[in-house]
Amino acid sequence: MLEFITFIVLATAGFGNSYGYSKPVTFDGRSLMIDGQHLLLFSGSIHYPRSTPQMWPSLISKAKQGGIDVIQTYVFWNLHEPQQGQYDFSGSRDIVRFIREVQAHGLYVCLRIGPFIESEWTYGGLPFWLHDVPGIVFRSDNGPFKFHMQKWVRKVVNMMKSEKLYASQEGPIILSQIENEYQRIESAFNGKGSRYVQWAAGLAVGLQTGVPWIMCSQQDAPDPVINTCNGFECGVKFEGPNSPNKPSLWTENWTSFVQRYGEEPFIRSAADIAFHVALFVAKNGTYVNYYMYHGGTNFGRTAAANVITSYYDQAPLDEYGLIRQPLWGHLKELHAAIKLCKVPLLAGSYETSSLGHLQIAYVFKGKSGKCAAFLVNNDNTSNARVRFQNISFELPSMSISILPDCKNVAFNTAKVSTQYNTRSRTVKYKFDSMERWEEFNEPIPIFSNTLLKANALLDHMSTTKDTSDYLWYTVSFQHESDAEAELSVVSNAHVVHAFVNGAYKGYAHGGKHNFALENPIELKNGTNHITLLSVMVGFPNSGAYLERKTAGIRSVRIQNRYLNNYQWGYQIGLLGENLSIFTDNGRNKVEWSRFQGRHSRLIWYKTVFDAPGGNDPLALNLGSMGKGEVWVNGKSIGRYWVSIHTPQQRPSQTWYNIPRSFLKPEENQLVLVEEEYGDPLGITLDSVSITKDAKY
Ligand SMILES: *[C@@H]1O[C@H](CO)[C@@H](O)[C@H](O)[C@H]1NC(C)=O
Ligand SMILES: *[C@@H]1O[C@H](CO)[C@@H](O)[C@H](O)[C@H]1NC(C)=O
Ligand SMILES: *[C@@H]1O[C@H](CO)[C@@H](O)[C@H](O)[C@H]1NC(C)=O
Ligand SMILES: *[C@@H]1O[C@H](CO)[C@@H](O)[C@H](O)[C@H]1NC(C)=O
Ligand SMILES: *[C@@H]1O[C@H](CO)[C@@H](O)[C@H](O)[C@H]1NC(C)=O
Ligand SMILES: *[C@H]1O[C@H](CO)[C@@H](O)[C@H](O)[C@H]1NC(C)=O
Repeated sequence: MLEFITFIVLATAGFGNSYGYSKPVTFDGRSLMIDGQHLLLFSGSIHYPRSTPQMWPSLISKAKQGGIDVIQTYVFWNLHEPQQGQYDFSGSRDIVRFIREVQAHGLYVCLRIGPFIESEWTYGGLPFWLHDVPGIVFRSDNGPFKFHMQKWVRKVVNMMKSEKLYASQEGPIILSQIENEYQRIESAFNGKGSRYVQWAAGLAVGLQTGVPWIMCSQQDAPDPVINTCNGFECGVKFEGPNSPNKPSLWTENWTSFVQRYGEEPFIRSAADIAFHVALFVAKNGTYVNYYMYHGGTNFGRTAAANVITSYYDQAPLDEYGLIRQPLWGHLKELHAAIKLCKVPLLAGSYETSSLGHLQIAYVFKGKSGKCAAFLVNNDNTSNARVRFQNISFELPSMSISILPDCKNVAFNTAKVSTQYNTRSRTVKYKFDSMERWEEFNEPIPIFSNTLLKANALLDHMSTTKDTSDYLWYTVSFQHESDAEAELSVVSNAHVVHAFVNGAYKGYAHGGKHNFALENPIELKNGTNHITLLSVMVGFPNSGAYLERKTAGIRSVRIQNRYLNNYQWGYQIGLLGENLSIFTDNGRNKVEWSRFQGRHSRLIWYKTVFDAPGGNDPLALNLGSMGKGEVWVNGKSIGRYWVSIHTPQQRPSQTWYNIPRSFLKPEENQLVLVEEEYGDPLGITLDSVSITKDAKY
């Protein structure tokens, strides 16, 4: 009998697709709908390449336990098509496997295709080869860009369709995004901006996915594409959908903020997040996404300019996937309380009433007499006593009480009852034995042994094409005597190191703007070799005309003589990178020597270690190092930059995540390239765990 009923339900739901069960996703002014049912959805961003396939099940399961209904992810074009026409969907790039994992947990997916995604990801997710397409202007009404964009978007959508991943095909994807926060730059393209928006919307809608499309932060999103809000305070600031037939959706509720090297972490309290989510729902919002619910790690060289490898570590699930309290628990309670209001919230009538000068009630009344209320106190200095439907309530300062029956408070956003926890680290292994380290000095090139030459200072980005962080600039010239001189180098990359006649002459670093290195040097009678190493810590990821951005060394002067138009020799990348000396195959291509303890500049270090027992996440403490990149068993766990300090005089990031799945039980290869005078003997491998904090 039960089976029979199930069969009837499936059969009637199948009318959207003549072949079997499918769930058409539609929307009206209230919410998204599946099978005509209104939905109130909590969503969390988890980006598949910022963790590992081994971590996905646990991350998704913890999101589900936290009351999350939808997992939202971008699609990272430059990860999947690093060279034109060469696609990669393996390992943590396996987006289909990720979506299936979400499906297996019974959750939905919001797929943000972009293909420009920003996301603090190098070049905003666009593959760098696009830069070299003749006549291209990114994200505008431009033929070459539109050609490549539609090709990629089509490929992604067709892959999802052929895997039957859209809800209209019985899959988990209920929502999809085209473009990303375009309105911010639209005016820079004059009329071509709005024509591009129209075109992008038309492309998306024409792909017939059977699920709605959104454009975030795009007030003029063309019908039927839904404009959505991104930001910290969508409950306060969002002007609402641009049509009465579109629901209020919040695609990026920022749980923290991206951190760049030199910056402190941004910590947003659980109470503040809960207040804004409740306010958005009280004001008709029916979809809220936490950006990020799990941030994870920017492995390899994937982080955008100056972004640290640890991404939104302050999210409800921290970088390692550990639950962060009280945030995770407070939001779980918030979600549960709001879900108790679901019936009147989604189907009821809506009214607001003033409860005082800074207090307001949002009331939803359902047909069957069901009633739910959100009592808001906007007073940021004191509590308020209010009467609502003849009952007295004490509302804490800056808080919202949620009353699923209009009588009893199920939850107040400011009353955090979840116990706090603390993350602690335990040293499992010390790399303090000199005998266990080997080193290789990166050779410093000079003009005569470079292949690429130019009578100008070349742009760093279009020369390396993002194949390396490093670009060598070298010049040789005659001088008539031994002399002291001043070297002055201006750059707008991120770091520059200077070598004169083989000797290290210092470095300088900066952010978006020009910065200068000015150091005394000695010139000798005869040929002098100047070698400069320009370093970029990721490519920019935002702004109009991204394809026109350049970086690198802008001018070089010795005393009064400018060398800008001399003939320069270039070398792309480090020799150690070219030979992949961090891999099994590349390791023996150079001569390693016993560690000397000299800590000279630009040196590769190598050692082996056994994996510590247990299942706790692991991280390298690189507090003794300067700046560089780390590989474990040939996989880059990311760039590190410990020597750059925050205003409070501490590194932005000291610990660097090594996923357990990167390790074997024994003989794991650890390789670092260090640009400064870091001491590898101070490195430790630590386990990371969570303890409940009794103080609260
Ligand atoms: C919420 O929706 C109701 C009914 O559609 C409408 O009257 C009201 O103005 C909306 N509230 C807000 C804050 O947009
Ligand atoms: C408190 O609210 C007042 C009035 O809305 C505002 O001017 C003030 O900046 C707020 N203070 C804080 C700390 O948010
Ligand atoms: C409101 O409460 C007061 C006492 O608390 C009571 O006398 C009055 O009848 C109530 N009014 C309504 C409409 O329930
Ligand atoms: C520089 O070297 C050349 C050749 O070795 C020599 O003739 C000349 O005197 C030197 N000049 C100075 C200023 O030392
Ligand atoms: C690395 O290889 C590229 C081309 O494959 C070349 O242009 C570059 O000069 C090489 N760099 C080094 C350090 O050998
Ligand atoms: C977004 O999240 C913040 C905290 O992360 C919270 O304060 C805010 O209310 C949320 N806004 C919405 C619309 O959910």
